[in-house]
Amino acid sequence: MKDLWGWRNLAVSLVLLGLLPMSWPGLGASATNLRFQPSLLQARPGETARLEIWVDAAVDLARLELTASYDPQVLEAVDADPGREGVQVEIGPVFEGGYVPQNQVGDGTLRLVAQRFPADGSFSGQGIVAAVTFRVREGAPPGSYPIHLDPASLRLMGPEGRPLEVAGLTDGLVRVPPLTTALSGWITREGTADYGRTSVTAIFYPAGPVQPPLNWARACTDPHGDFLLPVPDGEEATPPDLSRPDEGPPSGPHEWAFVRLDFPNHGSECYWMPLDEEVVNIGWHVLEGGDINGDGCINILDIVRIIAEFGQSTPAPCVVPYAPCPAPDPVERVAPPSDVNGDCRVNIFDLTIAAENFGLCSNCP
Ligand SMILES: [Ca+2]
Ligand SMILES: [Ca+2]
Repeated sequence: MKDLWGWRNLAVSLVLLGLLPMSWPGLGASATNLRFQPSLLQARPGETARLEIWVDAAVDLARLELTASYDPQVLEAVDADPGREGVQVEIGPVFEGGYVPQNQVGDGTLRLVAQRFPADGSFSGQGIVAAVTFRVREGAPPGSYPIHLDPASLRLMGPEGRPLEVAGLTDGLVRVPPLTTALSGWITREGTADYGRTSVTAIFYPAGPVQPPLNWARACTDPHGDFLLPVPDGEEATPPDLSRPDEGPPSGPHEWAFVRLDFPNHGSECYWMPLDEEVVNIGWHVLEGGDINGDGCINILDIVRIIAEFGQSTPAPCVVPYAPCPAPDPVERVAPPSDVNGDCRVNIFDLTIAAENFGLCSNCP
């Protein structure tokens, strides 16, 4: 019992913190809940968003009346029943084969009254009441647009018109995202003050279930470590030597970029970034030095290479050769292969950087 009470206290705390919905099926008396599913959808102008209305933990439900409101300047309902005057929502399995005295969407209001066919009896449990598809109007400004279930309008009734209690309502939300035009960020490296020429490569994925990427782009950091990578238009296959993650993007309503950071003799880093802002800032990242042989880990093989070249040097200025981000002012002299920090010498600093990062491995595919 102590554990149960501990769990309940935790649940109450989470509800107070707003982390759990106000009702959850299966805990104590059933609490009937009406909600939009998914509660958040992302759609750009011209795209559609389909939201289902679910009832949870219904007990003896025979009739439902509801009104929901939305912004008609942004959202336009798509007609699910062309044979009937006006614009209708789809009727879900809960009321399939029943009576639907009211079913109209328009001018920012969704009104639905549905009753089960008496011979089918009442409905208990969890099911889909209806589904509505909205199209985002062309020119709709970026923002979040709720589909609000009006509590005062809501009536759930049992077979004899007995009112049923509704414990919770969850609105739907259609998000019109800003079009991401670029990625930005700040990438530094250890043991140097010249943060230029780190390559930032982004592979762009559409929202939704696993699909191939749309296109890709690459930028190089400037000497301060800053970069701005414009999102390309159109579609372009990723080059075969650019390895992609096995898994698709994380779930969620956003489009995604898979970003990888590379520089010779450094561990590569990879990140999934949601494209949810006009300019998505990937933040500050420090590349760890010491992967001399480029196998993705910093270990004894790299230390051995540094020791083998220890003491080698070339007069400064020199460049670390890196084809994806060539030096803006090419110089003839090339840094020794095991020069981690790019100061044209292989010495104790390079060894120290590699030793401090000993055991680290890249998270890139
Ligand atoms: Ca290595
Ligand atoms: Ca060095």
